[in-house]
Amino acid sequence: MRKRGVIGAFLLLVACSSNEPNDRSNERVAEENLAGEFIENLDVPWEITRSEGTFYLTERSGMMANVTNRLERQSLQLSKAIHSEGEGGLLGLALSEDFQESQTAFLYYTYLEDGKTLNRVVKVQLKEGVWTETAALLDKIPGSQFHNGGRVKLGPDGMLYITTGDAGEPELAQNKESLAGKILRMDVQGNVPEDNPFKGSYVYSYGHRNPQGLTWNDEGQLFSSEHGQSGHDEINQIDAGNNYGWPVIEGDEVADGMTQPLYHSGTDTWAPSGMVFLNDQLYVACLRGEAIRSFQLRGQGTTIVKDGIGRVRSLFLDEEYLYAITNNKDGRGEPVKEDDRIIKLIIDN
Ligand SMILES: [Ca+2]
Repeated sequence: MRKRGVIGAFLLLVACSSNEPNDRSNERVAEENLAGEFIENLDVPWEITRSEGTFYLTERSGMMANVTNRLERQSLQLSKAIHSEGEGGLLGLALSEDFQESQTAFLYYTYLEDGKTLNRVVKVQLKEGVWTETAALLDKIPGSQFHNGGRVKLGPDGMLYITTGDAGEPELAQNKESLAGKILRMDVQGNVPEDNPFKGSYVYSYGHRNPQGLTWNDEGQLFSSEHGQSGHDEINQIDAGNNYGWPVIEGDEVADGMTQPLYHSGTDTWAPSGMVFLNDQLYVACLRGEAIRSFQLRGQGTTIVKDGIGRVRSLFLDEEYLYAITNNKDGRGEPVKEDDRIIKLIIDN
């Protein structure tokens, strides 16, 4: 477990420079905490993770990338062609706990079947520079041009957690029989765990619109980020079996049996995606918000810890640095010639 004095650099600078409220006070932080542009010329990377000294990334168009000292690309042999349109494509990636030995990982990608856009979770193995699908763990997750969810992470309990979007049909989020608009939980063979909240179902939580971030604190509590409608983006504390309200409630609205977010953006838009936890804060990659935002878990408060790099899709944290991947080439940004990039940020001093 990480116990560091960390982000001291961020907070000190925020405190020193803040005559003005909120976001503008962080301009100096944005200058000071940049450790370097680590890697350039990625193509809409969606997830970043690492094993030993090598970073592994997905690119939405359907390539795997890895970075040890420089960027290399690796191909995929999958049983379905990746359908990269709108927000879909090659999305989530989680490495197996025994990745060093097994060279296996879990992917989430969009595909077409009978003219329908769908998503699936598969297991892949890396061999001689090619990632080959060895098992389909779950398929026919409803998809669409928009709202495909797509995050896959291994929890501290060794289970796979997967975010799915409402696929543009909001009512599916309230339907526990549908895999859309959910956070799903399965074992690494793709089975429904005995202790899932609804017997025989992958559904771990429901009532989500388009959740794209997952992380756990040191006590094993799960959190998620979610894209709302016309603002109303959310940061949620996820508990087994809970209903997070979409499309019945949003923002500060309440309804019996529905859980409100820890934070929501009101009429502002963060478009929050990948997230990590450190020292009682969640750090969240924001796309349209074009920033990395922190959210206090003890007390209330959100602040921008890094901006000026455009759209941010996901984050990876190690003992010294926070790594962010940009998504400025996804058709909604304004790419500079170095995009997309891995940006390396100082989080310790
Ligand atoms: Ca909600």
